[in-house]
Amino acid sequence: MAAEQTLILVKPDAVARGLIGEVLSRIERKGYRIEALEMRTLERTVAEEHYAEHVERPFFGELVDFITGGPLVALCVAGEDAVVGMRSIIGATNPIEAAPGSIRGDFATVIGENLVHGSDSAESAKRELGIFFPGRF
Ligand SMILES: Nc1nc2c(ncn2[C@@H]2O[C@H](COP(=O)(O)OP(=O)(O)OP(=O)(O)O)[C@@H](O)[C@H]2O)c(=O)[nH]1
Ligand SMILES: [Mg+2]
Repeated sequence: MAAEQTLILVKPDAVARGLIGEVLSRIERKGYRIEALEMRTLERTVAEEHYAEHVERPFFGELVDFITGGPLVALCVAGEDAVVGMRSIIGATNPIEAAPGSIRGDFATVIGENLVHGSDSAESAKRELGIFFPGRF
């Protein structure tokens, strides 16, 4: 057990569908704290930096188009084991495999529109929080 911070994105599809409140409510109900929150539309350069690990993947262009396609909400979420805990609340990457009760399991059907991002390790969280909230965490 360890107190951790993680970067969460309420992606443009979730914002367009009116799910900001639903996502924030699930985070708070679980017992995690929202330590920072900003709505913004990403520049392509910021999106490419955030998803740099996927640059060689065939869907990279689509991924950047999607994440820059409208406003998103970036959050710093904190609490015990927040990285793994938030990945559990979010659910599996492919919404068809995501457990009912998770955000993707309850609200999404396609992998390219899976509503929420959560950092996949403490190291990723540190890097990603530096991109979205420079100098703050
Ligand atoms: N179109 C398409 N998109 C994919 C595929 N695999 C992953 N993605 C998208 O790329 C994003 C990043 O992939 P991953 O980092 O492996 O998955 P993840 O950690 O569950 O998702 P994020 O929290 O968004 O990083 C996913 O959320 C998907 O939206 C794929 O095979 N096809
Ligand atoms: Mg990921």
